[in-house]
Amino acid sequence: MSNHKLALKMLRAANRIVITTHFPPDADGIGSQVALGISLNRLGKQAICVNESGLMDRYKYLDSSNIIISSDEYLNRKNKEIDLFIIVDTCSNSRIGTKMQGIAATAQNFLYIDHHPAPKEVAAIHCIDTSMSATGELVGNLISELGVKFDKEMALPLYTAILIDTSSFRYPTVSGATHRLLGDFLDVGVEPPVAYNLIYGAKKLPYLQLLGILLSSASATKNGKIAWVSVKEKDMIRFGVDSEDTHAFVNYLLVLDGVKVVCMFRESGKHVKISFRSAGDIDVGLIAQALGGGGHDHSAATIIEGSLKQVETNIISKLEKILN
Ligand SMILES: [Mn+2]
Repeated sequence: MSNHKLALKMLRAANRIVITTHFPPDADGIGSQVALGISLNRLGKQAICVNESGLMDRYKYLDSSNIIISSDEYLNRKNKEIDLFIIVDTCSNSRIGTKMQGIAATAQNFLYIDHHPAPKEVAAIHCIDTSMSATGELVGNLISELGVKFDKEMALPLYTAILIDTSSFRYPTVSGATHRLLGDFLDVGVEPPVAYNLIYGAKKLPYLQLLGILLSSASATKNGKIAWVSVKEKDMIRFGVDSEDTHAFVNYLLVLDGVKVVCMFRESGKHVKISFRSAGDIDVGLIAQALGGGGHDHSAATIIEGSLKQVETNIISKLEKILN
């Protein structure tokens, strides 16, 4: 893993460091940037996390040391020199937001730390490891190699990053090494029931009611290999559930016997977001890529223009062809 070494070298050499993630961010992006930022500060560096906008309330507990600021707050600062600009959990600059792209352009050096598949030319000069279950796992390993000891401030965000990105440790990317790292987090005070409830157990009743409607209208192909649910925009408005809240809905379909691929279609204006999950050896990352999106072999997504019904019919028939 030579690019791993390259990342360590760049991290050690830099002093003024800005760390960002995709916008809107998820718990893997936030957890990774927070823990990396804290660990670099422990080494005496001036690291700060800057995101296009401030954190949503539900994620604020992941940043107990308030190391994340918004791009506007950053732009108001006097000293804005950056030795190293790091993007975690994506290797696409277009996903970090327009203000962050402007800030990135002022940095001397630039590094992606990510676990999503990337073009060869990109992977060759950045820290990209698709074998990692989460960017949080990759960052946890880097922190260990930097010689910084974990504490709870870093461990809870990293634990949560891995918890979320593996849909509770169920994906094939979860290894013995992943669990040994998780063990380190428990050793410094992370409590699994507390960590789980902080991220998954803070829903309101309308969330369950919307989920109930969705699951009662779930569909599957005759052979049971493909199953899906569709989320109408008007139902999300009716139940006051935002798109962030719907992410985990698709995972419920994975309990079906014999299912190979499950998907969720979510209406958003004139577009439909499609989330794919694979229950076995079908690479949904390739499928999403062919549809203009991307992701991992077991979890991927894309956005397509069209009505909910149109897109649903079209994609399910495509998936049936692929699976037969
Ligand atoms: Mn991730």
